[in-house]
Amino acid sequence: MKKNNALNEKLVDLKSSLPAMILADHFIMRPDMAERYTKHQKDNFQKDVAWILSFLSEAVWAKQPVLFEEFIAWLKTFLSSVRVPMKDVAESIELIQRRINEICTAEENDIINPILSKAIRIILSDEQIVSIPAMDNHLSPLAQEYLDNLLKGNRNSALNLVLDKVKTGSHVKEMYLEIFQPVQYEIGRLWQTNKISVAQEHYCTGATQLVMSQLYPYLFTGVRKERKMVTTCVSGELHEMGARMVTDFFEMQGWDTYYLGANMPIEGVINFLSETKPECLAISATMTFHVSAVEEMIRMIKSSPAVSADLKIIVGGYPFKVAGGLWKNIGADGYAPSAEEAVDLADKLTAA
Ligand code: B12
Repeated sequence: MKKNNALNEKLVDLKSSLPAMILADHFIMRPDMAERYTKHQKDNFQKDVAWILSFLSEAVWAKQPVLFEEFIAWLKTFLSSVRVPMKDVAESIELIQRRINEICTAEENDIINPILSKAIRIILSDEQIVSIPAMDNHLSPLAQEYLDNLLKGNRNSALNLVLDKVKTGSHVKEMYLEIFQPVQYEIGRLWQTNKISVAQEHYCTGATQLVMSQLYPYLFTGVRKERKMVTTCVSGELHEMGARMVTDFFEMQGWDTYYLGANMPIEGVINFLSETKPECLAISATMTFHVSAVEEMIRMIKSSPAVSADLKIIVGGYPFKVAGGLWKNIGADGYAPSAEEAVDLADKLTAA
């Protein structure tokens, strides 16, 4: 795929200068706000502009406007829940568009303008456009009880709920699919809609990681496949539970697994691959602005003489769910939307 690299670089560079310009423009339009805004509000405003640019530059780079549309739908829910008027958000995007139009070439603006105009339409639309993370997660009664315990700070009760189930015959996979994953998504939705704090989100995630580690002895069932796989996240990516869940499903299906977790530098991954010689590498990304880092990681691995040419690289996570076909464009050998399907995919790709 030929990517919009030059325009992407321009937008990335703008992250250092544009936020202050937009804040100044905003104050010219609304002098009352210039007086009312605290330093904290000014900083946040500029961070939001930089964030918008991060998502925009990645969507432009990947030629996947849908990535930006999904982000805007997410932003609309997020800001509405803290009562930011949508008119103000649309105005800020208009200011961004105006400044970008001054800086970019006509050809570049032909790419950017439809994306930003659509974003403004989404923001101002009365229609409820729901981003994937804000969708209702129908929790089973057990998952709801688990979540209620966590939200009350009863980590041990949550742990015992799961351990009792596993000891009385429930499969670990059920716990992952029916409790951990939907509860994590629900925690995200509650945070996004301002119903729980960031501290509660951290507490619940930490507790679930603890519960998952208690299930470790139950993972090693099934016949071994004599095949190895490695899982990693790219540099900067802190969401590691999806990668961990994928790894554990491989382990349960008889693969030997190596879980490297969040925030891995490319050289570290290449060295590890050359030592362990796995048949499959799984790369997980949650934040859209890490997709180009996934592409870079794949490109560097595939061009490294230290890594076997037979290695199959699969990708997954939120942006790949949003943009169908994105996985192919960044050079991966496959994509799967879930841990279960990831194992099936790797089995197929690595079948002799
Ligand atoms: C926990 C959490 C965090 C934790 C992560 C801690 C940890 N140790 O992992 C912390 C606090 C660090 C965090 C930080 C942030 N987060 Co956060 N986070 C979450 C939360 C609530 C849960 C993530 C999770 O555990 N999911 C459960 C796993 C099992 O699901 P999964 O990742 O989708 O994985 C499955 C599939 O996607 C697939 N899969 C995943 N990887 C792979 C790989 C391969 C190869 C394959 C085949 C398949 C596959 O299989 C998995 C299992 O079925 C999500 C909510 C959500 N909807 O995911 C928000 C969420 C992802 N976070 C969000 C945000 C905004 C952030 C921050 C930007 C917040 C901030 N202002 O700082 C930062 C960014 C950090 C960064 N640079 O990466 C938003 C993202 C919104 C968006 N538009 O992009 C979300 C969606 C919350 C929300 N509803 O608004 N977060």
